[in-house]
Amino acid sequence: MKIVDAQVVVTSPGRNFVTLTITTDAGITGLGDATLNGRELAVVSYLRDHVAPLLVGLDPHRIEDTWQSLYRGAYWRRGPVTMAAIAAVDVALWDVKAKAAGLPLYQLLGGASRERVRTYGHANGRDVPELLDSVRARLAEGYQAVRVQTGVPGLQAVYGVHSGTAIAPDDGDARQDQRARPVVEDWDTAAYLRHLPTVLEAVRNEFGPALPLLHDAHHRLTPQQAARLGKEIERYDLFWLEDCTPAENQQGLRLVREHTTTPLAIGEVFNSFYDYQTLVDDQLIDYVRSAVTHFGGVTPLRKLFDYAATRQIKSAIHGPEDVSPVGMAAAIHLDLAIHNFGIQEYSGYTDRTHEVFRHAFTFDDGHLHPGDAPGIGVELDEELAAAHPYAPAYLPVNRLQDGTVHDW
Ligand code: CS2
Ligand code: MG
Repeated sequence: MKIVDAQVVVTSPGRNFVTLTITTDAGITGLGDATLNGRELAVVSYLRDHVAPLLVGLDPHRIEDTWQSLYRGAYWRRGPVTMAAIAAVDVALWDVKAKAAGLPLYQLLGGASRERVRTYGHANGRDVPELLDSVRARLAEGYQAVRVQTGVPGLQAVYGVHSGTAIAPDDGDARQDQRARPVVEDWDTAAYLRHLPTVLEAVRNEFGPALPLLHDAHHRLTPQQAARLGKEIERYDLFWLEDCTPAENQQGLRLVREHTTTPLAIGEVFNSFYDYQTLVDDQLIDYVRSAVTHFGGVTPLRKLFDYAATRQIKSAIHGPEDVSPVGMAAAIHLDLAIHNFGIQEYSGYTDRTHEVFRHAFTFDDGHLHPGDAPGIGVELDEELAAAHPYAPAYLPVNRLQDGTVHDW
């Protein structure tokens, strides 16, 4: 078999997605997700200008060799743009291989290690009553684990509550405004640290001790602040505290770890094993969070999970709405196959997104299953995709109350 064409499709059925389609001379096509929220077109150019021409003529079965030649052959390694581009190629090639075998991808990854994939959903509220309603809504949808985020008294906009990022099609002027520049949000760490324990107390009082609860601190704390917070909220028995510090300082997690038994999850912005090396080697975290889409694909993420397993660290693949259903499908196949699966983030998609990306994966009773269609089980409706053109949108920027830029 030979690759005869590689094309990049950008579509925005609610938010921007970048998809690589690989066509072979056997008539089999493969899809890969290359969506990098807020920097989408950089990956489009990387793929169109520098990768697609190299793919034509290659044997699509040679996934490892193609991965290594894109990674090592570029000379310039790692980074989110490069790794999202390589991920798209990797997933598209796995899709082709599994279709050629007539099997769902998870069968090529060792087969199912479980019947279904447990997910967690997002509950958000401007205040505690609104959050409790949101938790009830997630439970009514079937979720059996919930991430809880609220506004902080005195702050206008907080991560998870006002996203400021989604493009709402048909919202006219608001959509135009978002093209100009990122929304600015405000932040006050001391107010947050005072508020969060009261939120968890209210949620536990309402929903009892058994519901798995998660919380995302979105890289906003220093190691000392995170250590203090982790210790203080131990009594609420979180499933995890996510991204408590900007973890490119891997050593910082040692301080957090030494002071708390609250489980720690990190890594959605990481794109290489080397970002995790100290965290995994020294068992400073409990869950690795990378998305298939941002980590170079199924091939390297499988290697990370297998390595993490030797330290009893589990998977928790990043699954926000800004990973396309193609990246999500690849994740679900991996989740089903690996032994050290922890949990899968899933927040669903707009109806339009489900129409553009028709998929075999199902969500039922808080659990995902990849389905048994050959390949990753996603088909892209290119005509419909073209009806939803790219619309510039950025993640918010965070500023302290004196105007200093802070981590978002
Ligand atoms: C998040 C994301 O899902 C998560 O845990 O932290 O929503 C993140 O903010 C976005 O993926 C950024 O693009
Ligand atoms: Mg997160």
